[in-house]
Amino acid sequence: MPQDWRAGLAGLDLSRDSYVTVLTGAGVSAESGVPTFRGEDGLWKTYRPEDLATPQAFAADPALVWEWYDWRRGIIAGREPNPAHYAITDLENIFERFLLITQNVDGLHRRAGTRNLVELHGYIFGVRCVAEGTTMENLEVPLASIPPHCDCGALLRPDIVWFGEALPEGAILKAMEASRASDLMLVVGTSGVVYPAASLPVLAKEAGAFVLEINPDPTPITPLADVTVRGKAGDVLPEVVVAIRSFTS
Ligand code: BJW
Repeated sequence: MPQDWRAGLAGLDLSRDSYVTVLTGAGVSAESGVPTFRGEDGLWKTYRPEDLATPQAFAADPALVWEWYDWRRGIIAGREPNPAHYAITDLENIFERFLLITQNVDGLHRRAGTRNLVELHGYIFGVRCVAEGTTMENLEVPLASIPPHCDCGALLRPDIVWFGEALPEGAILKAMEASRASDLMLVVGTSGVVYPAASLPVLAKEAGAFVLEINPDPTPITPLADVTVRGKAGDVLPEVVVAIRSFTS
């Protein structure tokens, strides 16, 4: 691994009450075996988002959409958090003020023990009644019936944010507030093209945060990052957290 990112971090002046945020995307779970969306082997290479990840697609064919989510739930249920997820939990334990903002729906950050987190795009094992709006956890893999129904008789949908849908208000407001308050923001494994999540590093940077990106490839966030670490999150994030700890008084 190139060492120059360490020199970049030497400018950090952190203490235990610094506010640290982490924005993650699908790349953080890639080494757990969860497919990303974009790139060579990404889901959107094989599936069209408009056929599967929009409210219109669900209205047109709920069974088709549920088949796809049932398949993905099966993949995720068999995967474990990787060293990147655990490194983020270690980072949380260094700082008194910390928020993990994830776009991922796989629940692997929760399973790695991170406590202060917002899941901007929902949770794949969450289901929501389309009539009553009530949400619950459903860990059944595979689902016994597709599409699943609520006790009230209405359809259940994945508790996921599809294209064109608003993000949970509490989650995005908390993420924006934390981004603006950040002294340090890590941006890990996201292509940085889906809004409003992609605007959070901009908010952090404009408010004076030090932005550190971890990604094997350049993204639209790269030009604003103070330091970029090129590599796989599971390989480099544990070392980055050790370095951040060493720069924290
Ligand atoms: C590694 C790695 C390793 C690989 N280690 N890294 C402004 C401008 C233009 C468009 C819009 C805009 N504002 C809103 C829009 C529309 C739209 C949008 O952003 N479209 C763009 C695509 C153009 N946004 C929305 O519709 C959002 N809603 C909204 O804005 O509502 C407004 C509204 C207000 C009021 C009322 C009504 C509406 C909702 C967005 C929902 C996104 N949903 C999805 C799918 C559902 C979840 C699911 O089924 O799982 O969420 S899309 C998909 O993309 C998923 C992800 O969370 C999201 C982000 O992807 P991510 O995580 O970045 O993954 P990848 O695959 O793109 O990138 C992986 C990265 O990892 C790569 O960079 C790799 O290099 C890297 N990598 N291996 C480290 N080992």
